Amino acid sequence: MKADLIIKNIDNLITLKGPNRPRVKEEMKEINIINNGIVAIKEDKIIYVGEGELPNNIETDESTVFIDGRGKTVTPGLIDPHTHLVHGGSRENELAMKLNGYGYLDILAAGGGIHSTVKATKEASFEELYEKAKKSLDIMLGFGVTTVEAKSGYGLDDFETEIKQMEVAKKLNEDHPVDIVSTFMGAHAIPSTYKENPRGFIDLIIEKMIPYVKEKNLAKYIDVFCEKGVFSVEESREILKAGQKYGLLAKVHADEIEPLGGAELAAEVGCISAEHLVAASDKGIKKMGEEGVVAVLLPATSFNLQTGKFAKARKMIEEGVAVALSTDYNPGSSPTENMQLVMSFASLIMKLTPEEVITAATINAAAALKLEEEIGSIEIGKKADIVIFDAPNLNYIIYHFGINHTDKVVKNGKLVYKKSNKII
Ligand code: IZC
Ligand code: ZN
Repeated sequence: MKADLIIKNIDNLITLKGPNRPRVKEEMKEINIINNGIVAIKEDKIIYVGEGELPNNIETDESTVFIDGRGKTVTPGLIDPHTHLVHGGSRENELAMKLNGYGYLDILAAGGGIHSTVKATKEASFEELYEKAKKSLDIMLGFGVTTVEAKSGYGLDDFETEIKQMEVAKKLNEDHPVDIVSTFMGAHAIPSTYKENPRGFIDLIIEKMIPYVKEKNLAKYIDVFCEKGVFSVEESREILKAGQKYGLLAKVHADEIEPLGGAELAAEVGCISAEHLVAASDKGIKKMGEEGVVAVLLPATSFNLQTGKFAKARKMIEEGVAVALSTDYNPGSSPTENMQLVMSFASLIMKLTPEEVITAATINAAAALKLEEEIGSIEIGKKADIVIFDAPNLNYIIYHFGINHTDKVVKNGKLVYKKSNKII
């Protein structure tokens, strides 16, 4: 068999080899490091992973691309399983309010927050949304991210805008090296037109929007913002179940700010993941562990909200919950595309070990999207999505925080990003 691309002499090849399912407890530490590692790729798939040289049955010729891994740390492509990628505008005008002690929900209740992004997203054309999201995707790729989840939710009752967001995500998935998987999140806030009649909006989502999203294949997942003053546990249950009835996989924004019981709901309805979980109850965490719901933790959001409260990641791991990490990239509570910063926060603030962090940013993030069979580890048969970090080891990437350690990114077997240190 002829290899198209080979990465060799890799000082630290972190494969994450293991079962294709969410990794829990001690499994989150078993990341499988090969020193002097080598990876061979044919087309978009990994065909060999080992130490030293290639075996005899893998050939190379003048068309084979070689990448030298000396002094480098190599991992599976990072996966960002929770973003609000496609949106109009920005919300830096909320900074003064935040510094004056207004909380996220105060700003939302005052008609700002999500509502301000809804307005900007409605006003933006398809092309404007596309260009803005593409810029962010380029940045994400530069940070080593090869798969991104993208939510709708800035159109609300304006279904055309919801569709526009999902169409932009679809087009970007076709055009851009990064894979984008789409989530329908019409239930992101109660639109002002339905303030007095939230039931009417829920009916609209269930009766009109979900069937349309499914029919046009606009999303694979459904998500609801289950939060005080947004959607109650009962309303969230109803919407998630309606989505599941149409074959959408359920995810839920759970217990981000107030402890409503979102974690319990995620376990009850069989969500593939529950996200945020800063205020999740111990009972809810236990139930998530029992039902195999992946916890997607978003420490950059906690940092940005300035509450000093972070999800209890250690407790979750103890209870057998598979922990994943994500940027939550959005214009309000997490305006950053930097997955490497999230990894540093997860370790330095939430006390995950570097091994747990890389598991959470790769195979468990894949599991949060039900993509663990295809991506999330460097193993024969998996998609060749690989990051080459200019770092001597994993600890270094996490310790030297806030900067970009990416040297190269291979996506679908092709070299798609190369660091440039040009100073002119
Ligand atoms: O635009 O504020 N938490 N939704 C729920 C968000 C953050 C995104 C936003
Ligand atoms: Zn979110």
